Amino acid sequence: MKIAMVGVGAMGSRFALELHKSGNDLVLIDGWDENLAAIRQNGVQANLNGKHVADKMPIYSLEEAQKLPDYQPDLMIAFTKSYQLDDAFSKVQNLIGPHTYVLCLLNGMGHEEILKKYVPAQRLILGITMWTAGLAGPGNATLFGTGNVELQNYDPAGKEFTLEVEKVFEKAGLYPKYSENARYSIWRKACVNGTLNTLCSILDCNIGELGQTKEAEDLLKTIIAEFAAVASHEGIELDQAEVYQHVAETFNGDIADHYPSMYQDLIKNHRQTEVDFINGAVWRRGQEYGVATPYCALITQLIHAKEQLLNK
Ligand code: NAD
Ligand code: AOT
Repeated sequence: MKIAMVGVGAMGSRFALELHKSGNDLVLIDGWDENLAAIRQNGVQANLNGKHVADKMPIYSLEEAQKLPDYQPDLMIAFTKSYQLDDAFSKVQNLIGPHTYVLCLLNGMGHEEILKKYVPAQRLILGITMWTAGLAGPGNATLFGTGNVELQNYDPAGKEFTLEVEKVFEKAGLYPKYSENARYSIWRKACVNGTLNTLCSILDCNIGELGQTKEAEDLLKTIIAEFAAVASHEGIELDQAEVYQHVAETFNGDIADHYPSMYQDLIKNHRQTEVDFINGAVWRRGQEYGVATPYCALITQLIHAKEQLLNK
């Protein structure tokens, strides 16, 4: 399959390495100059479960990609940060041909509204991933553990191609599963990020340490209840007890000593976070529906305040 990876940070690197190794034709597109330079020189490098790997693939800046003659991939995979998605796709939209599909596995909510500006709903695929990844530096990913992918066509017309993507991901060892309700999965995953990512960033701790605090259970349950109240207004009935279990099981699992990606962005690298697409989205939508979400409001404001303190 002809695949363009739009955003080749931690997750884009993981998926590009696996998809290229399993025989697909990959083109990488990224907006970070140091990353472009490093990947051009050394290929995508990674520590993959303790083993050094490197793989060369063509890579272009967003501006260069705009001018690629006659290149129209079968699939574009979005792996930017949420707040970079609109800008990136506004620049690469001319690569979206009449048969190009766009897959979005970003954390958070509302990405379909951005992508629908650039690709028809019939060729949009949404989902989530439980794979994790980090960046040791430009062009150098840290890839441990295992994961999976859930994906579903946004519109019934896209089902056949989505099943083809599932096969390609299967062959790449990405453990995909066709989802009958990707919107539910996106809300469920947002509960993971709306609790672990934000609380670990505010408390300056890893997932296991958060789980050891007496407050963790009540914090998780209260935040999940706010997500559920807002989701309900969008026709999604979250099973709060199951979602709580899903989040809390990370406290003693393989990723207990993992610092969530928001922690890496904010505390380690002083970068902007995706909070506006997670707790911020719940707060905003809650205001529209008349649902009070005081914990999501406070968390969003604390994260934004910390962004300002660290970026000054
Ligand atoms: P990332 O920050 O590593 O990469 C995203 C983009 O930001 C890339 O274009 C990258 O080149 C650029 N970038 C990275 N570091 C930069 C820096 N210091 N300065 C300027 N630009 C920089 O993001 P990611 O972790 O790959 O996440 C992509 C999406 O996948 C997000 O929505 C994230 O929430 C989601 N996600 C991440 C993980 C994870 O474990 N990392 C797991 C599941 C989902
Ligand atoms: C995560 N982490 O999604 C993934 O760090 O952004 C992230 C992220 C799978 C299960 C638990 C946490």
